[in-house]
Amino acid sequence: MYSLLGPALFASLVAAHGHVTNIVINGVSFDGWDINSDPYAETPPVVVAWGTPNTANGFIAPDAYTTSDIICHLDATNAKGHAVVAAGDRVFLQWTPDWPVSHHGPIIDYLASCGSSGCETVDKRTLEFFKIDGVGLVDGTTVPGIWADDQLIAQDSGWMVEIPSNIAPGHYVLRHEMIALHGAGTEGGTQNYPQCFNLQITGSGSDKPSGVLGTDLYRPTDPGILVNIYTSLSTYIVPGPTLYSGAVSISQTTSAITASGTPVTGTGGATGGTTTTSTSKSSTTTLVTTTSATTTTSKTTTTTSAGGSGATQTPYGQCGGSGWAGATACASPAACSSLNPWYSQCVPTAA
Ligand SMILES: [Cu+2]
Repeated sequence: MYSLLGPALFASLVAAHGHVTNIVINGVSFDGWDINSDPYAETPPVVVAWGTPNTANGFIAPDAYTTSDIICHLDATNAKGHAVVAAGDRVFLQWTPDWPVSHHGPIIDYLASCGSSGCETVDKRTLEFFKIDGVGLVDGTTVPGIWADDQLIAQDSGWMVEIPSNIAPGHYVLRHEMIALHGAGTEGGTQNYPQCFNLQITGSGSDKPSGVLGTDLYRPTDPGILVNIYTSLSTYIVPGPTLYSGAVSISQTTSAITASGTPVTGTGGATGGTTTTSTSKSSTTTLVTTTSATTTTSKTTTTTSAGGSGATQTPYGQCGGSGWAGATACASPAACSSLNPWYSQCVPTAA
């Protein structure tokens, strides 16, 4: 349905950037870190996502690539629970439904083994990530091209990743990341949005791929980080280490939700059935009636105008640049600021 509405409406829906609200494994949805309530809670609920005080849906910039913030986002703290998934199964990562259409770039997924003590207590600075998925420029026919994030928007703002079937069972952090390149033509202008989740992978695989520390994943001048997407690109090199040989390339699909899951805690059971379950925001299994096989979130965003003459752009939306035909005025309190000749953005001004 969204695809019929076109990019102009999408741009007008932009309010901020984004984060993953929940993940879905075989129809079972696990809550993510709720930036609207969890950072303020004295005792945040046990969820499978790593926590962060990033309440503004912000990003990590290249000048922080050597700091621990690049690992699992700003000041991230370990998820206190995990979800069980069989090697070979898929995980659907549901983003907030407002990813800015201007924020083109790759989507990358990594795993890192937490070792025998599990991911709830692991020191993130010791995690060694190997890449299991990396999609960048899908079609460069028209500048600035069709990118992985465009596929995500078309898939109900979600991304499906398959856990390679040969991965050895154990506890892993799934590091899922969107990278926005609209300002990446200037060094330091790239935006990374890493999101981490704790998984217990089951199965009979034996692969234990080597990986790299989160703080060694990227450099500000990597060809996939410092890149001008407003020129014709024949190829794009997805940043980060080489793709794991057992990685599986899949066609993107959505995932219907049929139940809500309870995070598992501890490292006791291999199947998840004998470990201690904890309380969470959704402690019961609830059957959800779905009216559409592709709908996993409700969309209640309101919009004022959809571009064109007299329209105003919402904060962080595009308001100018070479070839831009949409709104050039910003809804207050925001001002149109030029990042480069190809992209101007409505930047909120102090109230
Ligand atoms: Cu942005």
